[in-house]
Amino acid sequence: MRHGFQPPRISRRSIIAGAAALPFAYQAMQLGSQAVAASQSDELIIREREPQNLESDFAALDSFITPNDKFYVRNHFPVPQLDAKSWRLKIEGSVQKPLELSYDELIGLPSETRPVTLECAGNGRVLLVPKADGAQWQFGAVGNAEWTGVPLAALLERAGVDPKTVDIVLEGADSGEVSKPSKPAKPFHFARSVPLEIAKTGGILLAYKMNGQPLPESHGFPLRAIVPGWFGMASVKWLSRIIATKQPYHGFFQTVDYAYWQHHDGNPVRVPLSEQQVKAQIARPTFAEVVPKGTKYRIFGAAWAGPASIAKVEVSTDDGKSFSPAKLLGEPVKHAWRLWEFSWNVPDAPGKVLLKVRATDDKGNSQPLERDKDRENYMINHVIPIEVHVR
Ligand SMILES: Nc1nc2c(c(=O)[nH]1)N[C@H]1C(S)=C(S)[C@@H](COP(=O)(O)O)O[C@H]1N2
Ligand SMILES: [Mo]
Repeated sequence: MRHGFQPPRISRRSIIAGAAALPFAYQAMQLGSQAVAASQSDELIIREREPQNLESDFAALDSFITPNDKFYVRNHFPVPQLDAKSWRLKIEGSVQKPLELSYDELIGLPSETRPVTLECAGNGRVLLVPKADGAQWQFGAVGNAEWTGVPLAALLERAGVDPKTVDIVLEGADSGEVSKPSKPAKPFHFARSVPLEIAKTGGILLAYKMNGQPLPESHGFPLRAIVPGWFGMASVKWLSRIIATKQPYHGFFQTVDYAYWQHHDGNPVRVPLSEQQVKAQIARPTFAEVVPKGTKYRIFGAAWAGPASIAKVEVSTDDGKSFSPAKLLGEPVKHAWRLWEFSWNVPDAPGKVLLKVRATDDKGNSQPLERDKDRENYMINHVIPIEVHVR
């Protein structure tokens, strides 16, 4: 039995109903690890069991905020079992004053609460032709939650970062080995860096709450980074160490993994993935759905553009021959997705229809129609048709 404050476990609805009035620590004791593994499959689709990789049912999208038990889980290594009493966050490297902070100290600092959309850079991978390596996500490796935490910039300020620093490395407590043709010989931690400039001005939060609840274990308890507008890999979970470096950081998860090819002066250059790309997804109808002929159907989905804002979403109901604007719902929220809808006059004639959606951001970037092969198995934002049956 672990001691100290424990995060709420993602739990089966029936169990939660009975345990709703109990304190979190007691719930965790009641459930045990078996109950957790079983319960998550109620809300999430299992893509890999060990380590646990679960995706949302995107077709069930119905709100701006993704509830914690419906938020995708992307893990590279086993979930580390951390105890908030003994856990510490270390800030070290090229800083004047290295820091070591406890959980209680952190949650006592000035905090911010903001909705931020996380998308895994491999979201949509199962739809790639030819088949690409990695977890076979469909549309559900994306979610939008409200995160509460301490701004990274404030802690770096306190530690006094050396001006010659170029990268800030975020290291998780999880570690293990990987199966890749090129890999370190020994187990290593999940880690990712951001350039110093982004660490200071990018609005990065060190979050300890998700949708008002203590961060669930699978989402990084007790503390995780949230890097707004970037693909999910930068939002390091189970954060235990922050290292300021004067040398550019070339860790595994931004060179071998989570990187792609750009061409500089005609030469391919390996570049770490960073910002999310403009993208809209259709939640409903879903692949091969039967749509009643001659009716009005509400096509519904979400769109996001990393650090930019969604300017428009357009829908095609004729396989891309023509596109018409969808209605953007709610208000724009920086770094969060925007829900949208489109009222479709379904044809009277039965047959197959290819639906397409394309988003454009306020910087003028639109989703490409063709796949860029230099992105290999990441950054999947080209327009993907959904075939439905009108009957
Ligand atoms: N420590 C650690 N942080 C991590 C990961 C991980 O495996 N270990 N996975 C990353 C990836 S690839 C993504 S997409 C997001 C997913 O966050 P979530 O599981 O809360 O949805 O966490 C990131 N942070
Ligand atoms: Mo990811």
